[in-house]
Amino acid sequence: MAIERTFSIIKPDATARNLTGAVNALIEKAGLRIVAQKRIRMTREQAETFYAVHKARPFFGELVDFMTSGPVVVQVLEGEGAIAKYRDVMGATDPSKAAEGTIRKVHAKSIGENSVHGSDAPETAAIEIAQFFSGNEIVG
Ligand code: 3AN
Repeated sequence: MAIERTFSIIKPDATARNLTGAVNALIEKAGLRIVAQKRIRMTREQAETFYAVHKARPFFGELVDFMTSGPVVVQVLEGEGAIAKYRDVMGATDPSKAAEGTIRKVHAKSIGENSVHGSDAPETAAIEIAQFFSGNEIVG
């Protein structure tokens, strides 16, 4: 399997509970390398652009409100099959359905406040990484 990069966000519910290190420990334990990372406060415009595919969904407003409610940590993760691997490490969107030991099972509060985001495909990973990082901020 090829070395890939995926985009990750540690969401406001996790930063509020001081869980950045705990989430990073699960990421690194899975063999993924954190090759870029910064803590930011997302603007509404950034969140609306990022979640544009969900614009028609009933939870869109709530999602943008949540993602701008506190600091987030944006990251680029690298490793073999990183996109699928990180989705396994995150667990299901709804934490009550997430597998034991996954980030969302261990830490997420609800389907909305679910602690982490990870890209779902190579195309979206490239777009999401480019929204938040310039090339020289990613050091593999
Ligand atoms: P995932 O993050 O697992 O790829 P998506 O792409 O279906 O899940 O949803 C994007 C984000 O929208 C989720 N991470 C979650 O924060 C939010 N979301 C999804 N479904 C709901 C819902 N039913 N109610 C509130 N927020 C939701």
